[in-house]
Amino acid sequence: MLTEPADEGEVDTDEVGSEEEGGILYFYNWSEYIAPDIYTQFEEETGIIVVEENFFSNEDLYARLVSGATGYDVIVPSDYMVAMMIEDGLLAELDHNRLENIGNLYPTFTNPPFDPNMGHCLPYFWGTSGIGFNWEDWDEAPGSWAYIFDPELAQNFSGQISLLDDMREVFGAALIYLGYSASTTDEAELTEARDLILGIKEYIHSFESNTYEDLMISGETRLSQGWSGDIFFAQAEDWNIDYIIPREGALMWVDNLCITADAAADPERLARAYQWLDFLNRPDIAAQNTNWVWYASPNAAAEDMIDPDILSYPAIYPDEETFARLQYLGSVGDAIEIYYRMWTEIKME
Ligand code: N2P
Repeated sequence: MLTEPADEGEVDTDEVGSEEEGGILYFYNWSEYIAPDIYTQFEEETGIIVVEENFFSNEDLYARLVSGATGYDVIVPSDYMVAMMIEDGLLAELDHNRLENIGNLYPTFTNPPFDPNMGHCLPYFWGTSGIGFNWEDWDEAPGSWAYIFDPELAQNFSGQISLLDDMREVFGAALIYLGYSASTTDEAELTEARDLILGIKEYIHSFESNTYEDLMISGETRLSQGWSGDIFFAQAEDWNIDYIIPREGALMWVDNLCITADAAADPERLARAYQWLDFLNRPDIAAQNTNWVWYASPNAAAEDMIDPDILSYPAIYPDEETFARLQYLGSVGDAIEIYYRMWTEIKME
């Protein structure tokens, strides 16, 4: 008699209360870039519901935030974009004391040039940008950007090539093929790269960063400029699909978990964001995440729990010789206006 109504009352309040207490966290992420079970686990442990929205390039993410969009709590910019966002005051400073799992990272990731001593962000995944192909078409892997950028070769795959819908990635690959820095600010070099891209545009199926792996699976495209893990996602569906880092070199990147300055202005949002960052950095969760997305983890403590096939796969964890051919994108300062102009020219043509 005494306990019955009290129990009922408690359950009700608890259920409603825990949702309110836990609250919602808005996570602005690249597509297919988290193991979905992690959301359920996080909610079970913290009561916090994560709502994910996707962006498809750093420039999209930047445009969204710089134009004053609010509400995003945690975002995932790459290296050079972190530097730009810090400069623009878009990111919160990190208090490392609120991140219990921060010690789990490989030392190579803890003092990145784009964010000294992880002052603003934690590394999330890293990977490379190379070429996805289908072994049905090849005796030897297409180990050169020439298969995409040389019109003589590209025409063999007319209408079956996709490039990332990503200005810095496409210019980066073209510049590397031409033997220039992927972050050049030289207008003549950029003009050359633009003309190279325009020269093969008629053979391009699409500029795609979201569903290009599906296009490979369906066979609609046969060559894709793409991000390592996304191509492996396609490989899981069709074992003829593979990924290569071309001999001229390629881009590598580190994507980062950053709390927006907007979220930091609200103590409750900020607290949820710290919980999310720390959860993703827990060794078991980081391992689970890499085992699902097939991108390399910066989390050293996770290594024991990562699938050995992933750890020993040179296209995911490149060997030293390959590593030497990789470069990060850097900020290009005001030259970014040249990139935007030429990118528009490419897309409009
Ligand atoms: C995952 C996208 C990888 C992010 N679909 C590239 N920086």
